[in-house]
Amino acid sequence: MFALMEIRGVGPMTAYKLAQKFHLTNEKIALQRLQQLINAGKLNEIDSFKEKSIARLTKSLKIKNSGKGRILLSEALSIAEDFIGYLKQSPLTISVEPLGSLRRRLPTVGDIDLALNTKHPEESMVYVLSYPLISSVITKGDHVSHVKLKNGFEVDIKLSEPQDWGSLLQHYTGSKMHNIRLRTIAKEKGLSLSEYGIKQKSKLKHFKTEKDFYHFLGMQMIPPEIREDTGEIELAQQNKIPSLVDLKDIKGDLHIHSNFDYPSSHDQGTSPLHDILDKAYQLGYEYLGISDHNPKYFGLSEKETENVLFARKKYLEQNFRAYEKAVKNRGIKLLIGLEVDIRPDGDLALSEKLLNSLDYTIVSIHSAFDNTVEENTERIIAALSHPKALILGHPTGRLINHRESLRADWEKIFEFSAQNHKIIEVNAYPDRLDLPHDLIKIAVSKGVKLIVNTDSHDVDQMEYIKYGVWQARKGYAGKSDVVNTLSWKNLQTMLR
Ligand code: DGT
Ligand code: CA
Ligand code: CA
Ligand code: ZN
Repeated sequence: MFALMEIRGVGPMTAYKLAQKFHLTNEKIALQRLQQLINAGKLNEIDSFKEKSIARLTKSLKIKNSGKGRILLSEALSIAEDFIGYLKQSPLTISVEPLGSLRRRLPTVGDIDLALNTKHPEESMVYVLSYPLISSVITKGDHVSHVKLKNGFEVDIKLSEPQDWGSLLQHYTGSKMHNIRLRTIAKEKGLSLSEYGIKQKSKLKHFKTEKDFYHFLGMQMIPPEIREDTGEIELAQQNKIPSLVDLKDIKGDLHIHSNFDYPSSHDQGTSPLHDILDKAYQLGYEYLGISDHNPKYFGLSEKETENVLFARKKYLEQNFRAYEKAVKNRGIKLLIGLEVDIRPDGDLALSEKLLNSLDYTIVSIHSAFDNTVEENTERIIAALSHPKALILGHPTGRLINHRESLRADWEKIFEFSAQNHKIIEVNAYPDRLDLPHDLIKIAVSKGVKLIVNTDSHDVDQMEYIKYGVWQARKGYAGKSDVVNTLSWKNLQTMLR
């Protein structure tokens, strides 16, 4: 059942029926067996399975399988950080860095690559291979080893001595396409590149830093996040790599769900405001926005909805005052917003009057993802046209390895947003990372303002902000493209 429940839309009941009916008792091959059963047209042998639900299940399984073997950046990072922590304990270790997709902050990672800088590679490799979480050593060399961890995940470890550290980082950070382009340019200058350095007329030049490596090729240092061969090399040659937004630029988070208890349209948060404010303080924020979901659209009268929002406002304000008093005025500013559903027809799931009672509004799609490009484009623009709609939340609705991005004419939406001062969210939640970075790049080129938010439903998730910043960087966003780098004063001006 648990293996089956990994498929989006499959709950305990469906999983139970499938497992029971088709004797799916082996967790390791359950998904594979299910695919065979679908192929053989057997699923309709369960009475309650109608054509439509089988089609939905088929699609979800396909998406699940297409991401096979790749795990979320956040999962890869937590595995890598444990290993890195171990490596740093050795006195032989000078420094450790992630490589490959992990260092480029791709939303998903195939295998983990790590680099270790040491003056004594052979002794260091003995230490590396003694990491307690290794289950087996796949290949082993003086400078390179490939291991499998007990959690089934594979890690490549490359060792280098300090004089070649820059060359190694450059070579194994990739991407493959970036390196191919770089090699072509080097070749034209009579140079050849490798993990050991740059060769000119059979003389090898060594590089302690990546910066020196890129400079030797006549270009600026390129931030790892944008090494995807999407024009970064040409920019670097012209000294035009933009200064990318940085985690320390972020001054607040405007997409956080609180634990206020009410009949909500979607899942509520779990943390009290007190804890959320404490975390905001730890993160060095100037301001914070609470954006719970709108109250249920069906089953509540306008008056009842108003009462819910009034009670929420009172709850948040009271808790805020009590907190400020208890901590002797830290002075964090609180905004009371709401995340409001975009209805299938583009209307917002809250009346005009109640929208006007909020400090700001995030509008998001949470239903009907399968519409046409035209329908979705119209729907989103209609929603953003509302004067109180400020931010488009998790724009494409994708859930990595579970749900594809909804299709829309994004250029049109970005042009509308730029003209009408609407803000596009870069949702930092690790399985969303939405807007995806290729679309961020287009949005930035059209002058759209972005906001990096976490969509936290629990206080610990506020730390996910870095994943959003990394995606913004992958999309070439600078500080001035991201509105939550603004000071409180300038943010207020913008909200007005
Ligand atoms: P992944 O693991 O699928 O998420 O993607 P990457 O980019 O981490 O790819 P990976 O692990 O195969 O290789 C790490 C980087 O090393 C890759 O981006 C390009 C670079 N590289 C340069 N030369 C070679 C080579 O000869 N073999 C491999 N495997 N990688 C190379
Ligand atoms: Ca890799
Ligand atoms: Ca690798
Ligand atoms: Zn949402």
